[in-house]
Formats: sequence, C-alpha cells, structure tokens
Amino acid sequence: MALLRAQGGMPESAVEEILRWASPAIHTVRLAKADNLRSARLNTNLRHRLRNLGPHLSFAIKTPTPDRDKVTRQIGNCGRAVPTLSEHHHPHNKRWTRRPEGSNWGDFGPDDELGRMGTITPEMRLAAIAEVKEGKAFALSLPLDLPGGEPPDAGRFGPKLWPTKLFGHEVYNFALTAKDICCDDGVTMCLQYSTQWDSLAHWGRMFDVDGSGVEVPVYYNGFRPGIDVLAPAEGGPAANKLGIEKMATTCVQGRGVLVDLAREFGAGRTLVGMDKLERVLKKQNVQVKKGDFLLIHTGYGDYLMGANKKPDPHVMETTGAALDGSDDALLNWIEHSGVVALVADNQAVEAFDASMGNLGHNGLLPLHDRCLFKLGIHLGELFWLGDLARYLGQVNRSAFLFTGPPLRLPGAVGSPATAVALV
Ligand code: UVW
Repeated sequence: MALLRAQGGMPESAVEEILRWASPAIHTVRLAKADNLRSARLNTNLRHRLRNLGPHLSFAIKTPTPDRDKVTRQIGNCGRAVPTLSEHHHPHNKRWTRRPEGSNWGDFGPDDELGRMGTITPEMRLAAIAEVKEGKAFALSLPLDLPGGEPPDAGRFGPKLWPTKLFGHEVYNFALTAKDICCDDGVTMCLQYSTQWDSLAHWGRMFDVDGSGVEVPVYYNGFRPGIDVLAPAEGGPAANKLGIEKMATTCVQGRGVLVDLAREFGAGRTLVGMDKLERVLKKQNVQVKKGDFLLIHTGYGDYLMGANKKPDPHVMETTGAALDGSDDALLNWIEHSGVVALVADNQAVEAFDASMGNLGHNGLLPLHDRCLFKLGIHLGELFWLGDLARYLGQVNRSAFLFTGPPLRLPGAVGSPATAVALV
C-alpha cells in the first residue's frame, strides 16, 4: 500500500496527468491525511476522482522538488517495494515516470524525438566550419546496391529500379515529343540495406516505465509500440513518433571526427572496447567534443567495395574492427562524450552474434540499446569511410565538417544517406 501525498500547491494539471496514467489494476492506496488533499489546490471534481480512485490505486504523487524528491514509497500487501523517487523519476511525464538507468529521457523536453541530434547549436556548426581547411569533399556513401546479394535470411534487399509509365508507355528512353527524350523511374529497396541511418524507432526494449513491476515494450523517451509506432496490423507500418523525418529536420550537420581502427588493427576482426579505443584516439590525436559525429573506420567497407557485390559471408564475419557493446566502460564513455551520432563503415557499429544466441542483460545489441533507446544517439551504418580515412591519415588530421541528412521520409525507421565530409 502506498501513500498518496497531494501536497499543497500541486497544480491540477499534474494531478490530471497522474489520473490519466493511473491504472486501476495497480493495488491499493491509502490517501494521506485528508488535510493534504484539502490543502492541495484541487477543484472539487478532481478531489472527488482522487477519492474514488483511492481503493484501487498505488503510487505516490508529490510536487517535484530538487533534493526532496527522494523518499515517498512503501510496500504493498503484495510485498513489493515501489521504487523511490529519484533522478530517474519524472512524475509528470505522460508516458513514463521511471526512466532507464543511464538514460537521458526527458532532458531535452518531455516529448523529445530528436535525442542528442537536437543538441547541435549554431555555435557548434560554426566550429565545424572552422575545421574546413582545404575545401576537399569526400562522399561517404557506398553505392546503394552494396553490399550486394540478398542473403536469404537477412530480410533486406537492395534497390530494384523500375520505369514509371505515361500513357501506358514506360518512360525510359521515351520520346516524349518529336524532339524530347525522357527517363523517369522509381525504386523499391530496403531502407537499411546499404549506407543507412537508424532512427530512434529502430531499437527498443522491454522496460518497467511506471514502477508497477510490469515491463512493457517501449522506445526512446517512452514512446510505445501500438500507440506511437504502428505495425501493419495496427494501421502502419508507421513510426508516427521518432521517425527518420524528425532527424532530417535537424539537417544533420556538425563537426565530424574520424578514428581509424583499420589503420591500427588491420583488416581482421578485432573487438574494440574502451581500452583499445582510448589508446587509438590518443595515438591518432582525435579530440572528441560535445556535439560531434564520431566516424569509425573499421575496414569492413573497404572489403565490401572490393567484393564486386558478391561478399563472402564468412569473410564478412571476420573482417574489420567492431565496437564491443558488452564493455560498460565503452558505453559510459559514449554517454559522457556528448557525441550526437556514431557512424561506422560496418553493419551494426558494434559486434553482434548473428545466431542471436548470446543475449546479455542489455539485449542482443547493447550499444544499440544504450545509444538508440536510452540516449537518443543515432547510429550510421555501412557508410563509406575508406577514402576519407586514408586522406586524413596522410595529412595527419581527424576533424572536418560532416553533413549527412537522411531522407525526410515520414514514418520510416531507417534511411539511406549520402553524407559528405568537407575537410
Ligand atoms: C539490426 O537490424 C540488427 O540492426 P542494424 O541494422 O541497426 O545493425
């Protein structure tokens, strides 16, 4: 049984909010002294509704006050401790009151959908422009028909072009008039087949968002499958929240820095945790700043570029460095570095077990979990970084202006990108 404290001065909107998410399925409540309710500036209707909810409800409400939001709790007849209010507790959010440990949900606004990408300031963009010294530009996309092939179990296929039709004719080398020839086409492809951004709707997890002890499926900032992100049977597919078009509106431009793991570790598969990453950052004099796009050259893309659209699955599994998502020190560093995105030339930024057998407490892809789900850090995959990495190595530099918006495609959870580095 929990204590319901309605403190004097609690705004009615806050109580309304609590009533909205209060589930009658949750146990019992004992209202704090009636005085407390009376002292709260609630209208009669709200007071009445609170009293009626009394027998069914279990949680604590309290005006959030720094340093005082620590206590209010206690055990129910079910014998389970209700989580105490803490920095992870936001009693007034519509979708959640508990945020995951190590997350930044709510820090950029209660309904934020941009994550760290929304923290890039005009000053940061000007600082990025100041990194442009030579005006030399690098294309950072693979040809979008790479990797090549369609592994039967991968579920993703490359672009298939088709001509549009006009008056029943295919508009391809089409004599539109006696003088004019025209081509016009469409494409069908998986948005995450080749060079791609993952939106924040790409990766979620089960999490207990209200301390009720029940885990529910949820994405960054508590957006929900079935409500905000709709499967086909729910009226989708459509990421009505967190879709890739939200990222596109930020323009995805800022200071890029590249760390060249391939230069350090060679072409084979090397698992890179914090120790190794720190050593390479230092050796290559890569200064990572708040608001940066961190590009990671692993060598995987170089293999794909040379594999003539017929990459060998075994070689793919054993080629290129990959970040070790099971290394908490690495995940913590990513969190505290302030980077807005991680962009790699490999398939998932982090190493993963394709058999899906190796499931740790942070799921199959712990770096996806920390970045996409907890921190709103976008992930770029299968970017083409070979040319840029080699050039930067030659001139002993690591920073540049990065520009790489995704398609402004409403409701999509991923997108191809044709990014550019200006050095
Ligand atoms: C998966 O689909 C496993 O994720 P990603 O494409 O982001 O690597």
